[in-house]
Amino acid sequence: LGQKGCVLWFTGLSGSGKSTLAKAMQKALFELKKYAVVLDGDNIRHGLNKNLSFSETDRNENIRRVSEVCKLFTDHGAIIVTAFISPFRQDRINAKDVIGEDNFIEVHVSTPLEVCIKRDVKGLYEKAIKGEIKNFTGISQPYEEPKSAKITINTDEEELEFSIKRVIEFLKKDGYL
Ligand code: GGZ
Repeated sequence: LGQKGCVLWFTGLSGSGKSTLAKAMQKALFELKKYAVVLDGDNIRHGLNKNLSFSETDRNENIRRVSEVCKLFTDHGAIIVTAFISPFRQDRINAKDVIGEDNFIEVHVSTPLEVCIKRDVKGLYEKAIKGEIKNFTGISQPYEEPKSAKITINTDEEELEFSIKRVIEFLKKDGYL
């Protein structure tokens, strides 16, 4: 195959830009003739994990299942790009342990909460602030920032194209590409 498996694990608030980055990353990898799969709330929470809510325990379980899926495929050389809020530090540490430290690349999408609230692409923050959605990350549930992410991206301060370039450079430098 000539391809070393890895997981690019994007973590950050709702509206921080994770899914946009993940999809752009997949496209950039295709252009390098690398096959990559994107996993995010849209394709996982409507299928495999449709029985899970946004309570802390269900988020733990969401991330646990996603981690196991990632492991199954990276063991066979796949590149997986995930875009889950994954707000709890311990869940991300567990993901790293399941997937294997060498194959786990944590990318913190650090776009500030105020910016995400201002964007409010889906109107979810407005509802969460009014109390119409409970357990909303950043409003009524915590987001625990990564302490040692390999890459940090603030989509409010950096152009998408440049962020993608930095991730690709990282993958090359560390021997994933
Ligand atoms: C956070 C929520 C919530 C609550 C629904 N809190 O921006 P989006 O809309 O498109 O992506 C968010 C998605 C988060 O699912 P994840 O699987 O990534 O979460 S976790 O990793 O924490 O398990 C958001 C929407 O679901 N959404 N309710 N209460 N985001």
